[in-house]
Amino acid sequence: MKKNIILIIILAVLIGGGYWFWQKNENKKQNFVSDNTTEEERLESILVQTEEKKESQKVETPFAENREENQSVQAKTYNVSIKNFAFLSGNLTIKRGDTVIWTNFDSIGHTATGGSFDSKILNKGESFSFTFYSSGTFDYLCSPHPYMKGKIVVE
Ligand SMILES: [Cu+2]
Repeated sequence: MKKNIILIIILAVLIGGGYWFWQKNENKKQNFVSDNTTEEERLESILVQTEEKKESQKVETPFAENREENQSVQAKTYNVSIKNFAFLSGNLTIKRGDTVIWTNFDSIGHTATGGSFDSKILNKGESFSFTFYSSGTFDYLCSPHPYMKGKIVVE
């Protein structure tokens, strides 16, 4: 009886060890097969892996990239000329983040003065730039000549 039990244990150890050894060899064979691939194939698979990595990195930061793109695509600059006591293209409809640049072409000084911005006196050839970050309607005028009027609508 005892003999039988010992025999069974020995058999079990042998079978288990054999299985483990076989598994090890199988792994080796698989490694050998992949080692057997040509240099070209290996480079190709590395390329594919790096491309996949790049793709996954792209997916990780879509919002940041989109934000940058949107800002550069959407933000615009508008030019308003001050000529002959008038704002030319002085009435504009723009988007938040857009910038308006007023330039005085008259020999006499003018301003572009609204509720939230004031260029102060612009002499001939001088410019004033203002970026509108909040939406609303911004009426403005020239302080020395209040009949000179303009309006910026920010959507
Ligand atoms: Cu003026």
